[in-house]
Amino acid sequence: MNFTLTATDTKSSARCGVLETSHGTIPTPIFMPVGTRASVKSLEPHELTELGVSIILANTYHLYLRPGNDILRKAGGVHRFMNWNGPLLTDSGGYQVYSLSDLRKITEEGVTFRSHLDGSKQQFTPENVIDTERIIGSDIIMPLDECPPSTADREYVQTSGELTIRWAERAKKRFVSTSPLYGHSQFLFGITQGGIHADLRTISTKALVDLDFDGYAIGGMAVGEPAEAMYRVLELSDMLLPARKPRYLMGVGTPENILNAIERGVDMFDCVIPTREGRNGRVYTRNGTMNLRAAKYAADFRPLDEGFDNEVCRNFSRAYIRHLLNVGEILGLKLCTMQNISFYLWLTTTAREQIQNGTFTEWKNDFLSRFNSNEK
Ligand code: PRF
Repeated sequence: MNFTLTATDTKSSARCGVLETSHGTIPTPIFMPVGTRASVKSLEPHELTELGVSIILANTYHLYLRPGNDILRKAGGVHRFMNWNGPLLTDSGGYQVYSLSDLRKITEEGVTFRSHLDGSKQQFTPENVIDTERIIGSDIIMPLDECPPSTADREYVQTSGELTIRWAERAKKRFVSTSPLYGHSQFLFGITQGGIHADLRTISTKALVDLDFDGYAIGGMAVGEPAEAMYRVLELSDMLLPARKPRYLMGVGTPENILNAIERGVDMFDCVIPTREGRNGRVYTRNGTMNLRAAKYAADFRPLDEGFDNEVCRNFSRAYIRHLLNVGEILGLKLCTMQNISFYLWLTTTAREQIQNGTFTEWKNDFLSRFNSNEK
């Protein structure tokens, strides 16, 4: 995979890079909006492009269950199916099996589970997940892993982490013995596990680095551990992962988590916060978040974020968007989603500029004190 570092911060581990895929170039650090079922909820692909989105994420678990591999193959892959011509990353389904499905059973072979949709019995193995991701045609593929719950004890995290390493090796074998179906390149990342245990995380990271993946994801975080524990895992990962490969922190997180992770050398992020919270009427601005359902916005005709240069802030008021949400107009959900994606992209774009300027940490501290003071 072609990943070039273009700037590194002298005062922290923050870095800027460029990740090249067949569907386009991704500047890093980058935020990837979540389009679980081949749709970033409420938005068309051209609207994503207009918001400045450069890569989206979809889920193997959901797409495998519906519409299923036959239809995806007939469609010519997910890019053509959904008419998104930019880069696409797929999560393996491992995480979703654990959070959504019933009666899951993990064995050496893989994981069997019942679909959360119709109760049908299914099996994911490291091999068949790669096969499905070949059919999906994602530019960046994640292998099957297990993300233990935050309540798991050390012994569980150890046994599970060892299984994830063996699965990663099998996934890589399948990946190198198969080819892309649609004529564009696909890249395979490894996912490290080990929870917050430094020794277990070290074993997992070293084993995955030895397997030589195109990039590395840090899994098993944001499952309920304190932020400080996650930051320590990132500092350890920063030391152990090769500098010249992209690093992806899965499922994280708040603006504060993202900036602190960038400071510790992470390049890529995905999270449902901006899209999910947008649909609940919580909007993100440079001055903090606001719950637009609150009565105080009923006659507030200012934009969501004064001076923020995007479609939503240029054209609509807080009062109007609040009204849309209040009466259940779908445009309300869409405008909140657009604002939040736009804000998350502003965050990673600005981080990039600040790293290039050598002012990242000062800006981060400044920004967070304004963002967290929540005065609008
Ligand atoms: N593994 C996978 N996907 C994930 C995670 C993981 O550990 C997380 C971490 N909570 C989010 N998404 N495959």
